[in-house]
Amino acid sequence: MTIRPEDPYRIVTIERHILEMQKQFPDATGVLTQLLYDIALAGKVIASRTTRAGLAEILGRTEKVNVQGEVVQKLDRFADLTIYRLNDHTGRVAIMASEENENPLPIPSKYPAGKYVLLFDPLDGSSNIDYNIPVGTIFSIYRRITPAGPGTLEDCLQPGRNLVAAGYIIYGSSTMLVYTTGQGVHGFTLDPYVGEFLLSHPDIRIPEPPVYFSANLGYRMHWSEGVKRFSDHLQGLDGQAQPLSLRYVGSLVADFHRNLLAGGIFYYPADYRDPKKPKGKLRLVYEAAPLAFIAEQAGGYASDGERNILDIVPTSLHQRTPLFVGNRNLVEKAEEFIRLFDGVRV
Ligand code: AFP
Repeated sequence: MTIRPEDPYRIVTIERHILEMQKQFPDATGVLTQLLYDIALAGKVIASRTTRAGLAEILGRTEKVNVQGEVVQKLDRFADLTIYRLNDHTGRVAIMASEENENPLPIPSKYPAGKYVLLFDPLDGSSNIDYNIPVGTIFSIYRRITPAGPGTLEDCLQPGRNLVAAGYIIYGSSTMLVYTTGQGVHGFTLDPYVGEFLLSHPDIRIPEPPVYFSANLGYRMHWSEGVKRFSDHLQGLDGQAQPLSLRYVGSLVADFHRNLLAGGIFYYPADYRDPKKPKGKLRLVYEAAPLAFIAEQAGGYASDGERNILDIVPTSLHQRTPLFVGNRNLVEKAEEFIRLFDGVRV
């Protein structure tokens, strides 16, 4: 759906937008709407920490004692607890899982279990925090599969194709929330004075032609032949295409966000650097699947180099996957190079 403001001065808060989207589903109970609003609230709380300039508390990787004598949490731990605590008692969620925790996070037994499953990467790119580089929260919402009672691991291990909603919050020069419920992708910018996310990017479509490619070329020597040749192609070195401009932040949400708005491809391929991580670095459940859903809803595509990310059924919570995401033609080109030069799965 597109909300095109008839009145150019109409202000659409995220709450209003979610409610207007919900009206299209007469059977909707409003639970998803409220869950998304709870996530937006978590985003505001996390942003209030990430954007407080110059605070010593966000500079340390280890826990420190602040001037009040309190132990300061690492920011990623703070983000993790914030999202969990804002959602553990609402009766909307059956189970949660986070990139920060090895096992699923159950809902305390004193609270009712809801019908949704919330999976999140609380602060992706957190190694960048010390350098004032944007970081982000990525979230995914599924319907539970188990019929009742506490949610289980099985509820968390669903293919991206089952996603009900996904989005991210980027803590950058401004804080933005971008989400989809399968009806297009919509972006909101946090007005820090009003304390509200306001609709700033309705109905985002990945533009053509693409402008950027984003990959850590520093690891090129560890990539497969297909990925190397694809990278050469993007730089125009094979004489087949005009070169794209390279932009790599090293913070997935920031790299993805730029390519979503400007057009481009992000990839973190399989590599042979670390035998323990033959599938690259990124996580299927917390990172690749939600971004794949957003990309698809914006007219793009995401692949592991061979198949649609949304079709992969996870077998474990923290499994890794190669990821190619962005303009459809570029991602398909990557698959073509991998098929041609690597043959079997990399
Ligand atoms: P950190 O959370 O450790 O900073 O990792 C960030 C990340 O998972 C993702 O946000 C980046 O796209 C990717 O890793 C960058 O990895 P490289 O440093 O290996 O390029």
